[in-house]
Amino acid sequence: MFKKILIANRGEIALRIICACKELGIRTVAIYSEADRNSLPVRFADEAICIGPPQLGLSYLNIPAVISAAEIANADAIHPGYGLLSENANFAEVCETSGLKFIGPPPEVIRLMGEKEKARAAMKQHGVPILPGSDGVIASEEEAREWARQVGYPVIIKASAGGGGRGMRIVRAEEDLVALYRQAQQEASAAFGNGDLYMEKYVEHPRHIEFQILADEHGNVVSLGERECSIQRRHQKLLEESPSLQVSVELRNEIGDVLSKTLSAVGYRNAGTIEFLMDQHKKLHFIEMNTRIQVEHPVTEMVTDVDLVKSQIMIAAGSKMQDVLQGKVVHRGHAIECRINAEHPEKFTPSAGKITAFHPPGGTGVRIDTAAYEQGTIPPYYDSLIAKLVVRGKDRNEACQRMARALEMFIVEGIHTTIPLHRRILADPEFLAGKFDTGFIERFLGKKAELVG
Ligand code: MV4
Repeated sequence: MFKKILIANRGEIALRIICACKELGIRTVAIYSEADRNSLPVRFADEAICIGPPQLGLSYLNIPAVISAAEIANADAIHPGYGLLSENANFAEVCETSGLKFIGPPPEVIRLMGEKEKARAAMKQHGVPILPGSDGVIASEEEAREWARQVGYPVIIKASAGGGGRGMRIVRAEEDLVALYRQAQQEASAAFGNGDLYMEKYVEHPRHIEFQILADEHGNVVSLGERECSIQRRHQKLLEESPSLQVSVELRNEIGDVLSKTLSAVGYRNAGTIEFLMDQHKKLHFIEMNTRIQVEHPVTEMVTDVDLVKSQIMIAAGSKMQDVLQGKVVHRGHAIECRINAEHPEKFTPSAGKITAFHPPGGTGVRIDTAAYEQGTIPPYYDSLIAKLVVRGKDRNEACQRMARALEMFIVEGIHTTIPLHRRILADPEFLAGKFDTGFIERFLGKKAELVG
């Protein structure tokens, strides 16, 4: 097992990784920017090293500074958390060449899944259901037209290097194709330095459902079921739950089996998430894979009792799956997570500053992942997530009731947060009935505007 792990992240996920290390008896090294000097990861890690000024490029994204810190501290491994360097194949490569174990998949697999049309081809090859679309990158406007005719309108053009919805265009008729193709190409080039595009059949009013997997370094892959992530705004998730009411035991097993075979075949290792769209007929279609631990991983932990971060560390150290999971994965009850962001609940603009009052709720079935505290400050340089409120109940009904009361008892003062928005979602009949798709938030905020206006 590792003796010392460097945590290349900040905030709640840095603290989450420290929790796992403490339980495994592994020493921890926090790295921090000047803006995070008084943060809880710095306080709870065994060692802490300042790696630079607040700006991300000069601190948490500065690969030489991160590697130097690991070398100075004599760490064995690096956990990247989510965001930041977590899906950077070059960083994973530099770790390995520096004799540091990267806690995640091998660089080649990060690279494969980062090129979305290649990931799509790999999934197709092993029998994972994908949407009709182009085979690989589209070479020209003429080819785009041919693919669209073959697939049938509406189609969606996506950036190969994409993510977060950038470089995406929905095309409903042939006369719009060329203009939208050019827009997507320009946006992708500007955002990712890569204008490669591919095409898929457009799914109207989909649900966003993702599967959590764990793969050890001996070729074993286990599926831990799905998370329903349709409650999003502008490609930012707000609330996630597990299980999805729309996924039957048969579908869960069927997708779990084909993912196990596929990921074993492509040499996947460590934790990963496979994103699907569910169509009107409750069919799942692969869209992309994330090669990191995700923000919403606690939802799966709550219903399976598997510690995913501990599992990541054990797997990276070479443990076999039977030692990681100690038996079959069982799903118990229902879990929901609300992302508490430091932002204006309707305008969604960031809200940095000092937290003057902070009282997180407790009680049966409640978990809070946060690095926020009373009198602490939220710096303006980073992601706005300040806490994750996660609850478990015996069924969805109990989980919803528990979440509603926990939100009622969550006090944060001094900054704006999304707590009031979550309170309203938990009171919405459409949400409570489980009748929603990825268009829920737009409809929900629209309803409010009509009432006020
Ligand atoms: C789609 C789609 C419909 N059809 N692909 C948006 C982000 C990116 N990860 C994939 N996205 C979508 N891909 C096809 N073929 C609709 C979306 C989409 C979406 C997906 C998940 C959650 C929220 C969304 C909001 C708008 C569009």
